[in-house]
Amino acid sequence: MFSPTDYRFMAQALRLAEKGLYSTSPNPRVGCVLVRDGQVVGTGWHERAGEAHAEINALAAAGPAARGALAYLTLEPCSHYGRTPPCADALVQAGVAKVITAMQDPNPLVAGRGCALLEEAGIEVKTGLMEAEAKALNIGFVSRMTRGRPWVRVKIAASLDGKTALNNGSSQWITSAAARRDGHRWRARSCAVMTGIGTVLADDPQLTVRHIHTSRQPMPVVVDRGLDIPLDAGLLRGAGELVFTAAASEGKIVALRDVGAHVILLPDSAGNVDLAAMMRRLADLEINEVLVEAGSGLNGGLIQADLVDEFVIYLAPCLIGNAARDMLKLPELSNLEDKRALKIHNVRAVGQDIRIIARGPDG
Ligand code: AOF
Ligand code: ZN
Repeated sequence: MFSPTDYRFMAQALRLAEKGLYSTSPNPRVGCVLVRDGQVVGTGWHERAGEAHAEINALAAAGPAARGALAYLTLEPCSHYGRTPPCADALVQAGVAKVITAMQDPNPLVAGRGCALLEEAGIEVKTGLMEAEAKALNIGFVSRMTRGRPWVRVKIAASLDGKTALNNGSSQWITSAAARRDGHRWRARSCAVMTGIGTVLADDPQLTVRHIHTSRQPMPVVVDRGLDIPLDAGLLRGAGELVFTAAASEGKIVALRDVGAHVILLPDSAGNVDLAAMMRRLADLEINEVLVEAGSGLNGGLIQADLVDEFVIYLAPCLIGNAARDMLKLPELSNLEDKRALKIHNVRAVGQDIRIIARGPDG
């Protein structure tokens, strides 16, 4: 159904889309390549929500050469008036002859209507070229649109014997500088970086992207059941940081609001933060990908609530011994059949360390 040249141009469109890895959210990363008589006549990608979509940039680059062209799109063109007008209309008006898309837009406002609009205008449309790659690039956007929750990635840095810190809290540094830099790439692509109050009190992290260039910072999110976060915590920068709590302490909520944070009260029946409700709320706030950088308590809680989609585990070639902190707190099993099965998605060396990406059995 698709030719080798189709693959080549769609791969180019995917590389263009990837340029938006650190900037397009909450919108998806999208690329577009316009080809006429075998020649690329225009390319475009979506850089930032509110600005022109990929197709509009490519059509502008092609000018009149877009007439009769074949358009390669990593996502079905939009059919709705969002922050910008519909791309499907723009493709029709430009006189594009044929469109090949990698995947349908999972946004219920579009969901097939973009391609239907093209077909109604007499444009030939094919869908599904390099679909897996396109979906992977927008794993968080797809998750938010189809499941109503973000893609949740738990990052862990540990010794080869699975320890993340000494019992006195000392954890700087177990993994190498190369692994820590690699970790910042996960932060940069995430809409939010989440931690627990234990980590805030012990390490006072900034949770910002450093070492690599990015035009925007992920939103810090703290799970803080008792609202114990200090008002001068390093991650509070007056940018609407999210603090999820189970404690309705009015005075503290007001004080946090005064320093620019946003407190969200979501208690469960046991007096903890309702983690599933928190993820739904994050999706409502247009958070696509969440990177969790927390201690064993929050990591374990998220796993038990079946809210972790992916683990990114850096293992350093050192041993720390058993009187040290674990990656995750999970209840003891009496039957091995109850173990949580994962699938290894990817393994690679990063400097002297090993990086393992693991997902749930269906991932
Ligand atoms: C496209 N091309 O490059 C992107 C699309 O608020 P807006 O106008 O920016 O619309 C955002 C929605 O448009 C987003 O949720 C998704 O459904 C679609 N994204 N569509 O045709 C693009 N980024
Ligand atoms: Zn569009």
